[in-house]
Amino acid sequence: PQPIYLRDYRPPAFLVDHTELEFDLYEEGAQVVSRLKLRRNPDSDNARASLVLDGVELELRSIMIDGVEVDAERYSVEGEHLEVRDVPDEFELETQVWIKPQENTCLEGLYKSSTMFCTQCEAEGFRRITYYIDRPDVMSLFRTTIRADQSLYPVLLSNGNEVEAGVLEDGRHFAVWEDPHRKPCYLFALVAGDLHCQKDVFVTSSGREVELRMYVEHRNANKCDHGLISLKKSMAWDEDVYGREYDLDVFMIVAVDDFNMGAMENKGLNIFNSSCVLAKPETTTDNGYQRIEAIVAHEYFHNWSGNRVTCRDWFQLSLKEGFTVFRDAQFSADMGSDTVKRIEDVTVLRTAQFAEDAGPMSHPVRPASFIEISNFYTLTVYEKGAEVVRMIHTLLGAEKFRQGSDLYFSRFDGQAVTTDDFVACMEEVSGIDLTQFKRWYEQAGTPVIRVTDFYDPDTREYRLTFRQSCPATPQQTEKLPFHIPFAIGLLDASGQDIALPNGATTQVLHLTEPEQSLVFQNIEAQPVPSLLRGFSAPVRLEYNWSLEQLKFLMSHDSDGFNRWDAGQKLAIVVMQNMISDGSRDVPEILIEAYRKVINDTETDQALIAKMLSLPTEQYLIELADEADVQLIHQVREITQEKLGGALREELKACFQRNVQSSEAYAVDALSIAKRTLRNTALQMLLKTGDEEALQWALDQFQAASNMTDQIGALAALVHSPFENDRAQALSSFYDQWQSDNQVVEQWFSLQSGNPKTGHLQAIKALMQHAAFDIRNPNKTRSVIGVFANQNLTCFHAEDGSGYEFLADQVIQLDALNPQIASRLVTPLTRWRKYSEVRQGQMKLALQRIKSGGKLSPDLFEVVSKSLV
Ligand code: B3K
Ligand code: ZN
Repeated sequence: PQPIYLRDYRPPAFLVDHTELEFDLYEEGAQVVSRLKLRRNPDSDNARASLVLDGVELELRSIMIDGVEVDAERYSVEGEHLEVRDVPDEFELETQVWIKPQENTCLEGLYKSSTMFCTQCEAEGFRRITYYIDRPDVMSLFRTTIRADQSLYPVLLSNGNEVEAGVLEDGRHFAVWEDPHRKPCYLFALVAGDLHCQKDVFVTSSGREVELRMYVEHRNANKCDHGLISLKKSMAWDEDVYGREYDLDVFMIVAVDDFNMGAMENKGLNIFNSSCVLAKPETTTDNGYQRIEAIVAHEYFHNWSGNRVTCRDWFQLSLKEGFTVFRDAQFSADMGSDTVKRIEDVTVLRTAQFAEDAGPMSHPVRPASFIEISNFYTLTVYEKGAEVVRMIHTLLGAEKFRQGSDLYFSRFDGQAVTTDDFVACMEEVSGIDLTQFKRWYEQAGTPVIRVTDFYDPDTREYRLTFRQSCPATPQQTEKLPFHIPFAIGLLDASGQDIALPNGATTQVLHLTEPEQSLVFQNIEAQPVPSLLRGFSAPVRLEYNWSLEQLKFLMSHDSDGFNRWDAGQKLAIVVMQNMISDGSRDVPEILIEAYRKVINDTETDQALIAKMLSLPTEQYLIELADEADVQLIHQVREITQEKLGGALREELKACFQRNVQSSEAYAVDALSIAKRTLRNTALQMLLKTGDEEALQWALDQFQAASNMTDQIGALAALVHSPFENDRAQALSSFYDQWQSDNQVVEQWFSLQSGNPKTGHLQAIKALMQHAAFDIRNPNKTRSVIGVFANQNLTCFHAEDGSGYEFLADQVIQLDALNPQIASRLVTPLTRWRKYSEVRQGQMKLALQRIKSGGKLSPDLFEVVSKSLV
């Protein structure tokens, strides 16, 4: 497979003004008739081009132009293209193809999930449904007819409004849907099934009534409330904060069990992975509730940032994804604690996105080339892309940013545009030159900022010096300096913020040079700097903190994010020291800092719960030059146990303080914080082998009225030394929940993510379990994915067995579902982080995948780039 390049972009030779589709769905396959009103694109640079359509695994049964069969010499099908020569400037093309949704295991195009038909077309799945110009800058009006057996598929859905429906012969029926908005084909969707529908209503700010519908399989009928509530909140929020109203009379959400990603923003007909939308308190954790709210919002927000204004080409993916992730993060911050939301996002960014930026698949937010676009739905495009938009927001301020987004939406409504178009709107409304800033879109890699400081008591001057650099990444050895908004504050000896030259207590510096200094005058005594407040830019920060400074910031920083981060840094320094000097003593300063946190009932309890969690093994690995996984695991475990032991009384008090009566169950911020705190305390206590805590966990496990508390107790048991109780709880949990897929996925993850329950033999046993199905991405992720990404001591087992196992699974999966295979292989691509022996074993596993026969383009791209 060959890469394609952004620099080769050409406007399409033809445009599709209207698309009429007719689906006849049967048990052995489906017939798709398409009638396209085509005309030459006046902006094309080739006025005599043949018509070239994309198509994959289609059986072409007939082709007509303006009602006349096309001669065999005039068209040809080669590879993934249908070429029709000597076509008029304007015409109607009708094709008829036969496809096999039942045999579609890659879950792209039209496929069957459980008993229903559904689609996934982004990025290039529509070509698996019919011959089409499958690119986002070709936008068309769609009219879709669906015919199917009425008893098996009583519900027939597509985008837009239903304009006709009726009964046919032989027990079949039909529905016709029309979408009044032009859209690229990646936003097309179809669903046919026997589904329960829960309805609701939203009245828009201009007074229009929108019917909201959530379609689920009947067994999930009682899991719709939260999705619909989240949807209504999102619709109201987008009106309030961005002035964006919904634009159709009906908005539908469908839940399907087999889905490659979280969800998809198809126009008016969002399709969701069941695990990202179905919820009820007994089966869904607080995290689950929050995740669902965020994903429902994300897909809904795409209606403007993605659908009304879409991408010119797939290199611009972050135009819609980065912006929409930024929007959903703002929304989640508004719905709960903004500091906690920021902590969660930065944790993902620093742990996983920084690792991606430093790995073989490293690419800019706007990639310059790709082999398979599915591989570029990445943390870089999504999360770093959102950070880039966030920095624009910081540079402009909320008001100008809103003017910029208004301009963007009105100027480009109905068009397919680029990240440059987006930035140009922001420049235009603010008068700020973002030329240098745009390097964030073009240069890959995580910038490093080294900060040094100097206080001169004689002149009472305090000088901060910043040096920025960015490591080389594939195809980009030299980097130019970034424009970095760097937020700082200074604390005096009492922990108060010092007033800064801008009159405020936080100031955003514009770092644009390789090296820059800033001098503060009239500073009474050596201050403690609070650097990169709110994580104002996605950079690695280096500064030589003392443990005392960190402890000080932990209790005094007025920036909540930096309070948390100081605690993380303190724990990191402590653990890194233990790793390098071999000592196993946890210094008193860490214990005292944690004691203070546990006893703090004043601060936002959600933040306190975050501050109590030690940095993950993954993050410690990310920070290491050469990571010794077993040692990192050992040191982190010991630190946890010692903290648990030293703070036993405080943890017990914290647990008891946060016990809630079962009837008080609610999913609001304070209740969630209390549950998190109590379960965190329980887990820390149980790790130390505390018998009283064991009883608490067993009681809580039995009596829990909600999944957060039940699985909180179970997780504490799973991570504890109490082997029998652990095994018993795991098996009774399965007995209780075996009929619920979403819970079974959590049950799988809990076991595969932990070395006590997820050694390789146990993983293989889980894969033999009746509930496991390698064709179902959620199950595959919760067993194999969680093993390789979270159960690090087992995955990196000394004999290389974890690597071999993963390679086997990836090879097997590639034949079924390339997207999932190519995602699952990621941990092997990170070989540069580990010892030479491990590197050898990991590369060997990659070699074996590469040489194992015909690879999908997805897997080929990742594996071959990882072996360079
Ligand atoms: N836009 C979809 C992702 C589609 C992935 C295709 N391989 C989900 C989202 O970001 O909202
Ligand atoms: Zn998205």
